[in-house]
Amino acid sequence: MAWRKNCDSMITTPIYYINGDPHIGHAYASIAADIIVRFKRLDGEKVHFSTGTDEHGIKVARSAENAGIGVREFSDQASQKFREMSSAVNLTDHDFIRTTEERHRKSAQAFWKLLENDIYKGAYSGWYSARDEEYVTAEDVVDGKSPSGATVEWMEEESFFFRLSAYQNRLLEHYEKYPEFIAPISRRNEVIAFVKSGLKDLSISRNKFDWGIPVPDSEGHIMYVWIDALVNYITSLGFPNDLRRVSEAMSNCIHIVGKEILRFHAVYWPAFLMSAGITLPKRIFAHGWWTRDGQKMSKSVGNVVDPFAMITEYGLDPLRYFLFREIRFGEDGDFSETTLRKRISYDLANDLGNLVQRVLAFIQKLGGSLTVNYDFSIKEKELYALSRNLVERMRPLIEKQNLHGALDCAWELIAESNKFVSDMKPWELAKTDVARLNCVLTALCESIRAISFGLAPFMPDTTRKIFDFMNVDGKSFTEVERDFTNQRCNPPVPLFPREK
Ligand code: ME8
Repeated sequence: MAWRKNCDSMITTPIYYINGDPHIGHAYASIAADIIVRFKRLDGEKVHFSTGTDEHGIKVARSAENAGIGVREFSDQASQKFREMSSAVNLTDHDFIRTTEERHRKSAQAFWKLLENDIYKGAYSGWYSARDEEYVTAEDVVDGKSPSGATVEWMEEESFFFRLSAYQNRLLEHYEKYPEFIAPISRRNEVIAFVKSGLKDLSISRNKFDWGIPVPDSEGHIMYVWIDALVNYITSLGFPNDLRRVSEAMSNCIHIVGKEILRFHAVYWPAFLMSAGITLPKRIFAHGWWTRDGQKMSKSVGNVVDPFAMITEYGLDPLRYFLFREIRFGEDGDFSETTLRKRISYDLANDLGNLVQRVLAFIQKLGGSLTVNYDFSIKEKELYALSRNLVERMRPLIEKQNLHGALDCAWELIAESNKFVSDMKPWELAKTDVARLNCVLTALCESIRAISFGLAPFMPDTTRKIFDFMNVDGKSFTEVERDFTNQRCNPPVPLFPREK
């Protein structure tokens, strides 16, 4: 995998717990990361992209028990479903990492050893939420439940502790020095308030069950599942080999995570990395949560949105589009199929589909070959300028993970292009002024090509079709700079058939 050894940057998704089936939230985080990776790769960056499954811990051990099968067999089957999800949502070249792999055991144990100066043995007693794989303070337990509503249980065990308290000031300094480290800003403020309120040392091992990575040289102890899980990111980079390379990639790494696991990534993980002497990631972006028809999605309520079913029903690209158009990335949102259908019909079929169809079908009527003419009037020049810098306008937004804003830019150009068609009336120019007609069609082909590049990270299958209609390679943003001289177009077929 050349892209692992030789990359400029790294994008990660969380690694998912395997005690349940993949749901739309998992697909959401994965597609978000995929969009960013695709954009960067079209821009010529070499990006290391990692995703995978988080397979240890008491929750998974219990799920296997309930399923009546061995925990390894359970993990193999359950992890496979997430691999299938990655392929169903069309994740571009990536590393799929499982925490039960040998490369990860080695990596987690080597990482532990780097932390040893900050580790001491003690005894832990307190409330534990298996669902969140997290200790809960006594003040936060109400009626036997954690703040997230999970049942807690009393735990007493000998445990290793990580001196998290020693990192409070260093963490605060880091947040101060790198204001872009945590996003969005509201979440950053929450993390800072949490750290300022005081950090307690963290229990980082278990000895009551054995489904985990053994603590080096300490029989009977396994690592706390969150240490094990966070290390996946550097395992994927080849840790413990080539530490310099790992630090380099980390310094240009963005972790995409859900808001509920931000604390692990923005507090614990940086403290561990500081202790280990490994460079911190560049940025941690916490996205919001989807509800369904206004309700929290949960297995017990039975309202979890199944990504596989949605893809079968509506197609992958419409789903990918909807997830990032409907809500601002970083905010919570509600998943409704009625809205999804509307988006497909208005934005995709009417706006995008129609534009491509009417322009390219028109060129077919003229013989399939565009007679380019760049002798533009002011109107074409305006549209052309908007097309030429679409990617430039999207880039800083993608850099800030403003995926919604980036889609807005593309839709602005789609709207302008549709308006241009209505204003210029090419079907009339065909009868009166062929030279002007060629200018109009040239400008429109340029705008459709630019739109396709802008949307390629979001809807790769759809834009591949458009590129094919136009005989455009579509593999690099540098192509936006070429002109259409001697270009032949193929007959288009509707991109978003209206009714099945
Ligand atoms: O927390 N809406 O795994 P997990 C949006 N293994 N996103 C959602 C979502 C929802 N309703 N539900 C889940 C874990 N997600 C740990 C992570 S990383 C080192 C270890 C997404 O299976 C969101 O990105 O609970 C969330 O952070 C992730 O799935 C958690 O998946």
